Amino acid sequence: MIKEGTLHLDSYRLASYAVQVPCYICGGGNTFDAELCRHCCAPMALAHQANTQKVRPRMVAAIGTSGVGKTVYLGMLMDMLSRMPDRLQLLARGAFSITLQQITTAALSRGEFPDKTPNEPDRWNWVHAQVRAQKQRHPVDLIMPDMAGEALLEEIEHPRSYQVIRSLLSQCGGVLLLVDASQLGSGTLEQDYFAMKLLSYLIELDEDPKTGWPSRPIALIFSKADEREDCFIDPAAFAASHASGLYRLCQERFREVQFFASGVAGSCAYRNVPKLGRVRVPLRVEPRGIIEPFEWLIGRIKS
Ligand SMILES: Nc1nc2c(ncn2[C@@H]2O[C@H](COP(=O)(O)OP(=O)(O)O)[C@@H](O)[C@H]2O)c(=O)[nH]1
Ligand SMILES: [Mg+2]
Ligand SMILES: [Zn+2]
Repeated sequence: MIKEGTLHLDSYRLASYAVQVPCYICGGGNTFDAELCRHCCAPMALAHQANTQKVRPRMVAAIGTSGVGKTVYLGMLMDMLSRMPDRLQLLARGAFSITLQQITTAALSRGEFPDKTPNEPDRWNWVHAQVRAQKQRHPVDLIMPDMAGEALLEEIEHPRSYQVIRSLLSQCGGVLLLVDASQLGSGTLEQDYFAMKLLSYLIELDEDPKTGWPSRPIALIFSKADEREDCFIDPAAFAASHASGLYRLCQERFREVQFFASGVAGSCAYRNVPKLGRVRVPLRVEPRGIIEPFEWLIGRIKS
């Protein structure tokens, strides 16, 4: 109170900051108006959306080295699912879930591939969608970050350097593991080694034979299979002959692994772009084997 009249105190506004909202991915406390988690950078919209539902959303991640084709695959998957309601019904939750689809389709329709995903977790596109298969009564909530391959590699080589990846992969019900078929086909084993490191990392995260990674579904997708026709004919045989280390590890340590082949571009070429140099561009868009791995994974995720 002052002599001339009443002055309202704004301090009551601080009260709402006293209640912390836990992050959906890492569980760390955040203020109610935070956009990104201050501990792991995951979008807080996930926590707010999950709070309005009774069942916890199940998570799936798309993983693989940088340049393996994660962004193109996920963007195409979201786009195809949103146009095929008779197969799997998909409902995007939150504007950021549509961004990935938008960026990918816009680039492909210009005859380009989308730009590289930034390394910082706060700049990844997080997809949150509700998916319902025809036979399922209850929809599955899916959270899939389109993460940068370098960040993933860093976390595998130096565990706990990217806490967000660690928390996410511990909680995921299954993964889409992308492996570059065109690189494997040309005889380089980099992709084979990376996939093996990644699977070993998953086993170390949770070794429980019933609830851990040995029994969680892993869809092993050979990307860019448009450049390797033999991969489309028999993906498992392609794995056995071109990625034998990975194939053996899958047989020995994991119970739910299935091999798939996928390709978004019908054929590719190089174009000279000023300042950028030679850039690989799709000559036509001809998606194959995009939905099958995802459909298989969704059908096997435990609640
Ligand atoms: N032939 C072919 N090349 C692809 C395909 N998808 C991606 N690429 C190539 O791989 C590059 C990296 O793809 P991107 O999705 O950004 O990889 P990310 O780093 O795993 O997200 C693209 O720029 C293309 O040159 C595909 O389906 N077929
Ligand atoms: Mg990417
Ligand atoms: Zn967090």
